[in-house]
Amino acid sequence: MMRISSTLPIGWLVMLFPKIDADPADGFVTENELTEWHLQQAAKEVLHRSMREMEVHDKNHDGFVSFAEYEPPSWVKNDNNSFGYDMGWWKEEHFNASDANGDGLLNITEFNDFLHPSDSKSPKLLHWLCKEEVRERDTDRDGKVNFDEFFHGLFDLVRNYDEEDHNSSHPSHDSLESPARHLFSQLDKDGDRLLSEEELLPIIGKIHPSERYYAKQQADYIISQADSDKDGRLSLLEMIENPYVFYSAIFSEDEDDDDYEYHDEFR
Ligand SMILES: *[C@@H]1O[C@H](CO)[C@@H](O)[C@H](O)[C@H]1NC(C)=O
Ligand SMILES: *[C@@H]1O[C@H](CO)[C@@H](O)[C@H](O)[C@H]1NC(C)=O
Ligand SMILES: *[C@@H]1O[C@H](CO)[C@@H](O)[C@H](O)[C@H]1NC(C)=O
Ligand SMILES: *[C@@H]1O[C@H](CO)[C@@H](O)[C@H](O)[C@H]1NC(C)=O
Ligand SMILES: [Ca+2]
Ligand SMILES: [Ca+2]
Repeated sequence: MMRISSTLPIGWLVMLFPKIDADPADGFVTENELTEWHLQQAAKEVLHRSMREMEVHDKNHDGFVSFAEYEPPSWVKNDNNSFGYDMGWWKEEHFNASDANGDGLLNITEFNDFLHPSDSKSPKLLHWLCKEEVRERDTDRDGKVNFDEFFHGLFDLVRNYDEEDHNSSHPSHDSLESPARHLFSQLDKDGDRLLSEEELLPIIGKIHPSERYYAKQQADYIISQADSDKDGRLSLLEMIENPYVFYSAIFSEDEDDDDYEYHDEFR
């Protein structure tokens, strides 16, 4: 076992444990509790970054970012064929989709959504993501996604999300086509053999895995490493016995950024 543990104050874990063991507070930390805790920490960190980013763009310091203030980089403006422009990231449409109350300005909540659309719950923004997805996949330019466009591009993203432990690592084309057709027909609610923007909504979160996906992966990892008695959850003792698992999981993310993230949690 690694000896990093001796440098970690046990008191830190003792204080941390009840913060994670919240739903319910039963003396055990579950995958779900770890995921939720990680999401809270990540959301704080992301919002903090957005606040700093906002200071850069909010030129008149009114606490809002207007579309004019959010100047796209010049390489995007001067080149219509550039990746960034095609992506729509700097388009007014993306800005408008982030502007929940439609006042033409983004407050910090809206600006944070603007920067992290796939973690947003805003229906307007999720719809925008679907629209961009159709635009990107729609090679025959009919405004919708047909089966070929779905199969050669989208399906892989969606499939890998759910079936991490699928059996063969290189399944044949044929063995994938039938599950792809199945999913396609499930999504094609109006049965026109094309997927519209609305019909992509149920899978948009899988196309753009949000923070929850990574949080859950990390929770699974922590439990797999520290669950000594294999009951699928962690006791405080298991945490204390495996402190390096938490240390690396919790402090792996940009230590260089600044001291904000997790440290003030434990003062
Ligand atoms: C980019 O395209 C828009 C409309 O599609 C056009 O109005 C604009 O002039 C173009 N800009 C450049 C630099 O080509
Ligand atoms: C964005 O919204 C503004 C009004 O706030 C409107 O004038 C503009 O045309 C919209 N742009 C797009 C691309 O929808
Ligand atoms: C920003 O505006 C949205 C939409 O009006 C609102 O729901 C949200 O609470 C606002 N955020 C802040 C921090 O004021
Ligand atoms: C994978 O599939 C093959 C046959 O398709 C089977 O023999 C094997 O046991 C499977 N492996 C796992 C881990 O399920
Ligand atoms: Ca607004
Ligand atoms: Ca359809």
